[in-house]
Amino acid sequence: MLNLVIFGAPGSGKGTQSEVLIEQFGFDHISTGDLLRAEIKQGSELGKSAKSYIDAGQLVPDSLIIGMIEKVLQERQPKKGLILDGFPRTVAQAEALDALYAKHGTAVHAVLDLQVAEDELIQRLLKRGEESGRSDDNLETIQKRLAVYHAQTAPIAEHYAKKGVHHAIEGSGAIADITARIAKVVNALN
Ligand code: B4P
Repeated sequence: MLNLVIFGAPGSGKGTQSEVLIEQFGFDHISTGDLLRAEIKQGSELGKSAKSYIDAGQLVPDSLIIGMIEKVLQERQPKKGLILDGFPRTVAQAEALDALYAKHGTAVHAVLDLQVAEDELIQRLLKRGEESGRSDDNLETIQKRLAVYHAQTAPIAEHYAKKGVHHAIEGSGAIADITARIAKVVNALN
């Protein structure tokens, strides 16, 4: 059972590569972004509270996210592996995840860090915004999300590098080529 984290800036291809890895390896997948958007759609209290942060390009507070992920992790029983996508997004979330896994005698086995140049990230998200109408895919919010990523999320790479589980992956180019780079890391772990 592999505990994977797919990591990277907004637009780096986390969701895109997760879909391929689910198909290719039969992994289970949890995306905090998808969970939050589902809560917003349902109009739940969590969704109402999350919407204001997401629309402003800010992170949803750790306490809400950690509570939500604990609940979902309890419900899932992945067999081959689990991909966490969009979580952890702060060092506090990474520490909470490490503690949760340690309680179950396990740990994060690999952090797959998709690295893409900033101008390409912006172009990808603007294109998605045109197609999907996602409220946070407009230039102003994208720029805020990138600033938040550098300030609050990027330090997680160092947190996991110290544990020897961080893998930098070139995230530009054809989707299949990026998957092949990830698969190389995953196959070495398997
Ligand atoms: P997310 O849904 O995680 O949004 P994201 O960072 O933009 O990543 P996403 O997975 O959607 O995009 P991808 O990289 O696949 O989070 C949304 C918001 O929710 C956050 O801003 C935050 O407010 C909140 N949130 C979520 N998790 C949280 C947490 N843990 N703590 C606090 N708040 C949290 O990029 C995809 C785009 O690029 C696609 O359009 C795709 O078609 C394109 N693409 C992918 N690969 C490509 C390639 N190789 N070439 C060209 N285009 C490519």
